[in-house]
Amino acid sequence: MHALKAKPISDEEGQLFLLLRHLDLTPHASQRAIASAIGVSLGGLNSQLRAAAEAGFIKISDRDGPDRRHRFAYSLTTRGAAEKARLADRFLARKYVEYQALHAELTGSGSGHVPINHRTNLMQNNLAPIPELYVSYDSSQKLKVEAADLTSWDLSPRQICDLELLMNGGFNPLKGFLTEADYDSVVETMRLTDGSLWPMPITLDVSEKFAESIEIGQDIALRDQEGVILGTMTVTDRWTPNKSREAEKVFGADDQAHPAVNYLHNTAGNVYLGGPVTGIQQPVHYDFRARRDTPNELRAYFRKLGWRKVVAFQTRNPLHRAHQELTFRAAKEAQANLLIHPVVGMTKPGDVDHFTRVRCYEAVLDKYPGSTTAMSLLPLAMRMAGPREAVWHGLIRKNYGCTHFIVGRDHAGPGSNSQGEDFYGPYDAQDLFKEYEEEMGIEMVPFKHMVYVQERAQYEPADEIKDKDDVTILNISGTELRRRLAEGLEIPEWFSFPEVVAELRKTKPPRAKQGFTVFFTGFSGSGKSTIANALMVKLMEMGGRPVTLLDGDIVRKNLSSELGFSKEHRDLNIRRIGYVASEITKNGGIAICAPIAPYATTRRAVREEIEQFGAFIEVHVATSIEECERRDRKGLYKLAREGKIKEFTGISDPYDVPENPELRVETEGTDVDNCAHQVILKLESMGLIAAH
Ligand code: PPS
Repeated sequence: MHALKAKPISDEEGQLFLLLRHLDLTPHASQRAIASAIGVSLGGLNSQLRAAAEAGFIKISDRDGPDRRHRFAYSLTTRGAAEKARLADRFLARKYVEYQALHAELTGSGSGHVPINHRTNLMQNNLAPIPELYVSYDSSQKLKVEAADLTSWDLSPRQICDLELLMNGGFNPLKGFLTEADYDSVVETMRLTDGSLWPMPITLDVSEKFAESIEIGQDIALRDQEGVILGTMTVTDRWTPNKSREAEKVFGADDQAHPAVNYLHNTAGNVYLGGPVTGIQQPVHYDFRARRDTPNELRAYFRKLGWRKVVAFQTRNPLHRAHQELTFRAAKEAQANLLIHPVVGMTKPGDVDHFTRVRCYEAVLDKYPGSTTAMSLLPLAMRMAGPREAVWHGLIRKNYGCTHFIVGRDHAGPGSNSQGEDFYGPYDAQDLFKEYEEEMGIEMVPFKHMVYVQERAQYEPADEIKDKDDVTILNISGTELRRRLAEGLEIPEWFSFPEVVAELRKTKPPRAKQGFTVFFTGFSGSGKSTIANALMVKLMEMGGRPVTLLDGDIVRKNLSSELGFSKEHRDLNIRRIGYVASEITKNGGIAICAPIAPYATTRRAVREEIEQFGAFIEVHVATSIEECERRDRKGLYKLAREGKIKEFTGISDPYDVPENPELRVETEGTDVDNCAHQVILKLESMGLIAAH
């Protein structure tokens, strides 16, 4: 730390400081009293006094004591007073070092405290400690006991990420979840009501039921998913947001193809609560603990290493050679140290999981110069909000002590909208960042797309290649990489590092060895179960992977016996099926599901859950309702028509026809074996079944 870098005070200087301080406070004290107060012998004191007088720090004058014995009076000269102030500073610095050492010995970590003068005199802004919302350890123990009696809100995974960054200062200047006025202001103007720049609404969304159960002014406990109290919040605001407006303003469109808009409408609660947060403890992470740092820990680390300029690289992907080149160039351009700062909170659904990614980063870290590169994990829940997200990322990195931030092509881009067009232009994020750069106090290092020039055997920014027509430009897109991994194809050395490819292959074996889910949907009696059964048998005949059939009726008997057919119950039923199927897929098995699953949003949620682990093949069994009713195998349609069964799909309850299923099978005029075979062909074309 910089405080440690100031020349340490010597013992003599320490002694002089004590003497000057004492004479300043009690100028009429006897020599004996002074000697005992500063811990020296009378002889020692006399020589110190002489030295101080000779140096011009004190004035000694005669005076008579009440008992007529000869005495001296001491006073500080102007020079002495200045010297005392100078030494006070250094004396405190020494005490601080001792305190830090003691703290470290007792707790195994630094206190994070830095004396005020060192914050202002010796440190740059980006290195000084920033405010956190945590209370001291003693207070937190007390508060934890008190909070056990409060009404509790069980935080969602995303809220846990948000809370962690609120509490540790990553979201500085926020002091809690946004109030209604701040929310409105952030949504409309990207600023808090006090004028500070803040582009992302950080809100505590809850269910209507929970919102109704609390009163304004009440404290609530915020618990993680295991029930651990992480903090408390005083609820000052409660409101029902206009989610469509939030989507339009923050994400640019009220289009559920955007993952955050989808989250907003289909996962987030309908009511927001706002108010200040008191931090009790950090969320517990069992993974990569040594790689996680709070803003103050990173700032302390930079201070320790004497890093004044730090350029941060944000990423949610494994690092390949293009990224390495980009980060090298950025560090060079900014003449700064490099912080690789990957997001390990929540990223875009379908991304490579963070465990794999961190192993990849660790493998690549060796290829960076150790003395100028660091890697730290950021528990952020990304929103994929492109331009606004870039500004948000910049502010967060500034809180983490960085001076520069890399913004590449399509920063935090969510992909295409429901019309198949990109939500944001490739350089919109850079443009918005530029607009606010000065105010943010963190400099952008903009990057264009990096491509490989074969003739020169190196990566270059695409827009800087002057001889485009004379050289061979190579590039592998994310989609192409996924395809190559999925099909077990070679990934060239110019594209990535063998260590990274090996890690990715471990997690993502070729598709023919991965688990997957076939999800049949269609009316009751459409033939889902029959085709599913035939498919199961065919897959078992092939062997290689365990197959589980989660048929509608079987599930309702074993997993969902207490559920009826309301929308709520159907959703719950499908989510349970999705959960089981995702576990099967994750573990390399084949799950075949055959429920009605009438709601498109629920099917999409299940797809997202499963696609984290393997392929999801939606098969619409498109038998018309008339045909199903004509077949009426179980006699249920008759009962439904008679009103004896309520909420019957297709008769008195809705069915959202799948718009883009992987496969649609017509059962009228086609036998079961052929329908099942169509599925097999589809699986083969997707690489899920390898040719023998
Ligand atoms: S859902 O909506 O996906 O939860 O339904 P699911 O669990 O697949 O339904 C399984 C079977 O329940 C019978 N059944 C009904 N279906 C629709 N609506 C109502 N109200 C209803 N009541 C009972 C029906 O036989 C379903 O059969 P299959 O043929 O398996 O789809």
